[in-house]
Amino acid sequence: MERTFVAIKPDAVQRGLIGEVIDRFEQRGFKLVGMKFMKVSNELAEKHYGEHKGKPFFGGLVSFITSAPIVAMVWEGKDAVDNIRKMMGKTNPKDADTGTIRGDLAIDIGRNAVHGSDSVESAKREISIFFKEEELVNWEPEIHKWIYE
Ligand code: DAT
Ligand code: MG
Repeated sequence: MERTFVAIKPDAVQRGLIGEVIDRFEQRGFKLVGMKFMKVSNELAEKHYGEHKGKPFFGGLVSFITSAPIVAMVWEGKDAVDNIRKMMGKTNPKDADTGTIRGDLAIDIGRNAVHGSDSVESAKREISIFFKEEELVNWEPEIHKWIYE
């Protein structure tokens, strides 16, 4: 089983889409293991988006992600990183397929509703900067055998 870091970004929180986004991962069969409603500090934003430092959109990205609350989450399941990226759709909502979160709920690249780790390594790094180990919950949903063979 794999874990991935997901954030519901400020635009989606402001638009009342927290439930809609969580619903999709729950309904697919992924397991929630951590969740925090929080404001992201400048320091945390710059660390999280460190790979984009120096790019023209970096300043706007950091000010956007720190502008209002987000929901930070850890989801677990089979191939969680890839599956959840697929459920989110392409970075630019205009290229995201209908049926994906970005394809259904967003229009602009700078307001694309969600973040999801792009690899297992990124997931480990991102989970560790947003969560302490003791904030992650180990539990076994009763329905496990109805989702996995
Ligand atoms: P993703 O969020 O799909 O992993 P990314 O890591 O390349 O995409 O970029 C992080 C975020 O930065 C992305 O969700 C939206 C913003 N962004 C990326 N490319 C951009 C661009 N060309 N112009 C404006 N914002 C951009
Ligand atoms: Mg990324």
